[in-house]
Amino acid sequence: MRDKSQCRICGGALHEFVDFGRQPMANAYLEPSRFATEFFYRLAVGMCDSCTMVQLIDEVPNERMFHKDYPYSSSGSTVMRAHFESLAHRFVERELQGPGKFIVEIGSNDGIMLNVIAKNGLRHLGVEPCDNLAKVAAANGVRVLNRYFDESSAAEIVAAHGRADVIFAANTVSHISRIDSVLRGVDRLLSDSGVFVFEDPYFLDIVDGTSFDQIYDEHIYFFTARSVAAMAARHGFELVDTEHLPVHGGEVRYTLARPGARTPARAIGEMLERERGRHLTETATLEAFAASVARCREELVALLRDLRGRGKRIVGYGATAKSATMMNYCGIGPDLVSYVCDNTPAKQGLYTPGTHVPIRPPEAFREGGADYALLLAWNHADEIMKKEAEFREAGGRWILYVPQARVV
Ligand code: DWN
Ligand code: SAH
Ligand code: ZN
Repeated sequence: MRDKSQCRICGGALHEFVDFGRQPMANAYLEPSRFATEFFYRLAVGMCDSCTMVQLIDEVPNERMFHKDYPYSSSGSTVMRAHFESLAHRFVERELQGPGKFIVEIGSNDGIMLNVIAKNGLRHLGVEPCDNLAKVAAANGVRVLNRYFDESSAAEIVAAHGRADVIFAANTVSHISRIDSVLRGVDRLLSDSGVFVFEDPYFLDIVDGTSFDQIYDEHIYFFTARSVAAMAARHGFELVDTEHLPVHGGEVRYTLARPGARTPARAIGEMLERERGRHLTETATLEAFAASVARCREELVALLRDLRGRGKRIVGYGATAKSATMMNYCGIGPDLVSYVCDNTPAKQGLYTPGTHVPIRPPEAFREGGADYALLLAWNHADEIMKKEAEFREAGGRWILYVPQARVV
């Protein structure tokens, strides 16, 4: 059993700064017959006093979250498809020229990135533990190993395919508690001149945007350039590039390489400087974040209650993992939000975790009847508002809740 007061990476002391109490698993959409036996855990976050890594205090086992029926499919967003397509082209042009080059993606999901690589006829392998997603990717011509990535599956990949020139992971490294095993796996699998590239939500953006709903069971780590540089060094890697990304509410793409293999980019120093200037590791900053989170809850609940009091009908848009934290923390159930619409067939017909709001297809929303739509997938605001332009034309209004509750 791990000691909850200790950093998973360096063993330093964790300083807890925000607590959301009892929470259900964010992607555990359920049927009414399972309401009574729903699983809960404690959601709280701390920062390591030594290496500064921000991380959950308690955790849900990886196997309990990522299984044969994992409902999140990455290809539900056109913007995300374009995002991964452009990255795949960049890999093809910059890293995968020449005979026999090989790319491995950890957490390849439905193949959103690797299908572009596969279409280019390049050697690739996705590592994806969820059977349902591995099957979708395979049906699209992507080669997938239906396993959890760790030191032992990495060794098997090397034995079967040789070492990789690129190892990529999006929204996955932050999801794996045994990050030490991931980095030892990368050490085995990566060629001498290869790169390990991963992108995940950026802690600075979470603090600045009060986007507290990025905190849920699957997001175990919240990276900064500083904490990633320290983690890389512990495992014999060097942080050689950082790139701030606009997707999913603000992420950073980190590139790690073996020491001396690549020249570190100037962007790293700039990002470290920005983090220092924002006093991200100071207790006062973390306490101010926790206070903003509490204020956000008060204002959102007051807004929704006021609208309901005036007889307005509110629905949710996007059954996101993020909104599980927001809705449970704010106590938003079917009395405030009639239903949540979502384009994922695997979520439709089920109920939101903990708060038990029914999930319906977007067609239900387009039939009308909603006065206000609470945008739970706020990270896809442009895409969704454009798609649902008729809602506003018919007099409907959107509600956003980070950094603060407001009608737009
Ligand atoms: O890190 C993670 C990210 C990448 O994906 C995972 N741990 C879990 C998941 O988090 P999320 O559920 O918060 O991700 P999204 O991308 O914000 O989810 C959007 C949801 O909204 C999906 O269920 C699809 C749905 N959607 C929709 O109904 N209509 C999305 C778009 C763009 C739409 O037009
Ligand atoms: N890369 C996609 C999916 C993110 S969701 C995107 O950015 O949209 C997180 C993914 O990580 C899921 O597909 C999940 O099954 C996968 N995952 C979780 N633990 C993993 C592990 N130990 N090894 C490989 N993949 C893992
Ligand atoms: Zn630490």
